[in-house]
Parts: sequence; structure tokens; C-alpha cells
Amino acid sequence: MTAPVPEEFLRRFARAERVVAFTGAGVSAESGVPTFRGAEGIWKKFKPEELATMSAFLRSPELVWEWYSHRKRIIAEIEPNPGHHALARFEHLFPHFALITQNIDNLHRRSGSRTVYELHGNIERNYCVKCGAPFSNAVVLRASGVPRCDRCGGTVRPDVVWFGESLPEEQWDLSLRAAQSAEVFLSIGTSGVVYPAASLPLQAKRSGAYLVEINPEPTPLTDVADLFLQGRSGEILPALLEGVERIRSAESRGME
Ligand code: BV8
Ligand code: ZN
Repeated sequence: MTAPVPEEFLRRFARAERVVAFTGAGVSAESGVPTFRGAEGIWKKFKPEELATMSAFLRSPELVWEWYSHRKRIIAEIEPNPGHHALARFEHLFPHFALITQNIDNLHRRSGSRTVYELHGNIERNYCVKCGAPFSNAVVLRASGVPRCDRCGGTVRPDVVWFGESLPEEQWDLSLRAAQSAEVFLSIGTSGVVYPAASLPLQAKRSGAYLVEINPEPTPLTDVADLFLQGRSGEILPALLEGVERIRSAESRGME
């Protein structure tokens, strides 16, 4: 059973104007997306350097494509969960709200979030490594074997950030700026081991944000956080939403 959210924090949260949510694989766990480091985690079965690096792609594009096609098909079958939906609502509740994600599963957008900073790319997008031409999943999943560009014959790859590759500059700059100006920073469902993404909660704390962690397990961030909400994001995020709406409607009634 998830512990109730402290009322004192709900009042602070309901008054906040600049809120940032930072998500990892844990926010999609309740939708059925396997996490990376959990018991059934992806990295238990495969080594990241074997599949999520350019050298792996150059060594065996077939193996890397087989793995991403498998994940594309899983993700196409699943739905966002109440955690994703609550975050989509937050965008309408706070004047300055930013959603920063490490997830490539596109579930935030599918749940209605409009401003999503994708630090590690998106599994719904693909592009030609030679001419940069974009390709949809519908096209690449029809290809037998490694998809080829029909313009220049180049190899097509998923538009995700592999280990050793730099993050998309604009997404990183927007995320850093949002983290450094946040009043409340929520770190949700991430083990905080992949950099530079994992430095964002610390940047926010250093810039004066009230740092909240939502995770069923403690992580390296837990000791730094101002508040640790131990539990599943699919339960805690709707509770935060309900709390903010309750407090705000009570206040507006009070003003009547
Ligand atoms: C780069 C896309 C250099 C692909 C991904 C500094 C120190 C040490 C190492 C480095 C460093 N700087 C760089 C490195 C190397 C490396 C790195 O960080 N390695 C780690 C492993 C040590 N970083 C890089 O290579 C980065 N690039 O540095 O380039 C550079 C610089 C300049 C110029 C050129 C090059 C690129 C990293 C991005 C890699 N791509 N994904 C794909 O997915 O296939 S990373 C991928 O793994 C995810 O995107 C995510 O970031 C990460 C997984 O972490 P989480 O999302 O946190 O998931 P995890 O399973 O670990 O944890 C889930 C959590 O949820 C758990 O805590 C669990 O308890 C919780 N949970 C479970 N259920 C629930 C829940 N929470 C809430 N509710 C629930 N129901
Ligand atoms: Zn091409």
C-alpha cells in the first residue's frame, strides 16, 4: 500500500508555478514496458554495449534491428497508465511545466502531454544514417532485415541516443534551463545511473528547487531529495493531481 502524500507538500505543490517532471522507465512499468535494471529488466538479458551502441550497429545491424523491432512491437501494443495521464494534466495546472523524459516509448505524448523533452530519442522515429531522411515505423517494420533508405541506399537506424552518443542539443538545453528554474522538481521512476540525464535532479536541487523522488525503491538520489514518496508512480501521481485540484478548489471556494 502506497503511503499517503504529506498534506504540507500538497499545499506547497498546489501553490507552485514552475514545476518540472523528470521520468525514467519506472513511469512506464505499470503499462507493461520492461524497465532496464529491474528484476525482469532489459539489461538483465542483454548488455547495453552489445545492442545500444554505434559499434554494435556497425558490427551487426541485423541483431540491433531485431532487438529494436521487438521493442517497437511491444510498445505499439501497450497503453499509457494513470501516471502518464496525471502528468499530462499537470501541463494545464501549472503556468510553467516541463516534462523531461529518458524514455523512448512515446507514452507521454500518447497520453496527451504536448511539451515533452526527449533526452534519449523516440522509438517511433527512424532516419537514414547517410542522408538523414526520416522513416516511420510502418515502413521500417515492413522491411525484412535491415531497412535501407529508398533515396540513397543508406542504412536506416532508430532515432534513439546510443551509449557514447551525445544527447540532442536543443532537448538538453531546454531540459537544463527548466531544471535550473524549477520551484518543484519531481524525479519519477529512474535509477539515476545514466549520465548526463541523471545530473538534472542535482542541477535543480543546486538551483534551489524542492526535490521530490517517486520510486518504490531508494536510489542514489534518495538521500539528496527533500521528499521521498515511496511507491508506484501510477498511484502517487494521480494522488498528487487529486490533492492539487482539491486544495485549489477549496481555496477558490474560500475566496468566493
Ligand atoms: C554520452 C536509449 C558522451 C536507447 C539510453 C559519467 C559517469 C559515468 C558514465 C558516463 C558519464 N557520462 C557518460 C557516461 C556514459 C554513459 C552512462 O551514463 N553510462 C552508465 C550506464 C554508467 N552515458 C552515455 O553514453 C550518454 N552519452 O555520455 O556521450 C558524449 C559526450 C559528448 C560528445 C559525444 C559523446 C548517452 C546515454 C543514453 C543511452 N541511451 N536509452 C535505448 O533505450 O535503447 S539510456 C536508457 O537506460 C534509458 O533511456 C534510461 O536513461 C536508462 C535506464 O534508466 P532508467 O530509465 O532509470 O531505468 P532503470 O530500469 O534503470 O530504473 C527504473 C527505476 O524505476 C528503478 O529505480 C525502479 O525502482 C523504478 N520503478 C519500477 N517500477 C516503478 C518504478 N518507479 C515508479 N513506479 C513504478 N511502478
Ligand atoms: Zn538516405
